Amino acid sequence: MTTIDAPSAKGSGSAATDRFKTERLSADTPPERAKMIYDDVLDALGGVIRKHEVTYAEYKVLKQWVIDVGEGGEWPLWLDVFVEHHVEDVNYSRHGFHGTKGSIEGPYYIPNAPKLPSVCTMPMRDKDLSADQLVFSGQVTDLDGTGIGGARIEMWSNDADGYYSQFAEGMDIPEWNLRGTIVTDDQGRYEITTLHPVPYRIPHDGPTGKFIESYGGHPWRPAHLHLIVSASGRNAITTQLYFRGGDYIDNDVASAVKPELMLEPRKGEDGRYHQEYGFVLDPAPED
Ligand code: MBD
Ligand code: FE
Repeated sequence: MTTIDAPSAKGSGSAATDRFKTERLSADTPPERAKMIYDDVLDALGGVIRKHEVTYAEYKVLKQWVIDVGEGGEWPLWLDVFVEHHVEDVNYSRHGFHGTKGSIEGPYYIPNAPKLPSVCTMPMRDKDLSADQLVFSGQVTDLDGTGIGGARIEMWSNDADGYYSQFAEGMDIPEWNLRGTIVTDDQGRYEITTLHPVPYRIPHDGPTGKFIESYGGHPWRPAHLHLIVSASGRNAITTQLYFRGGDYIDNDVASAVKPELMLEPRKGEDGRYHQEYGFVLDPAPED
């Protein structure tokens, strides 16, 4: 029997690329702003090349690597791991939000996961149920603490083997495994039982893995839950939750950990971990 200890970059990368391509977003960036951004990007890049006296061999390796990332469908993976955290941070700050802090979306979100009631268990297989379980409960509120009934908590996480459903070709994972849209009760409350996540290696057998290897880095992310919490008239917050003291909390390959997003669950007499955590939603911003 062959065992695969982590998702293949080719399978999950190209699935992320195919999904992303369905979005076809536009940003309405005026030419003056585009010009300023391009000038700064190229100046910064030129500065790095001059500072480090980048060689022709290095330049050609870069060229080949850029080609490989595209052909492997790994741009969503590489960009979300190494660049998205800056975009997330600057946009949270720009709005002057006060509610729950955001974090990056990453490449493996799928919208419209099946709805689940406010008290629920995430879709899991037997192998996931035999891992540690986390009972995650709390309330979605406004800034003043008022509960928001009918709020939506979209949650997704990797399974006990480190795979995300719909991004693990040939692994035979049910379509909506560990994905769901939980709808809060009248008071905004929820109690979600899920797999207690464990540290996770991003797909690293393709060009993104090569990139990490080239500087002697590691491909690990700390254990995390992905969430998008939304309600009408409120700012939808995309975030992640982590576990205090866990491995890779201080050196996440994706630089997406924040101190406000830390859980510290206690093991109950039922053998499951328990954690209360509330989400506070800002009013929807104007832009
Ligand atoms: C992940 O699971 C993830 O959360 C990010 C940000 C990048 C790659 C895989
Ligand atoms: Fe993730």
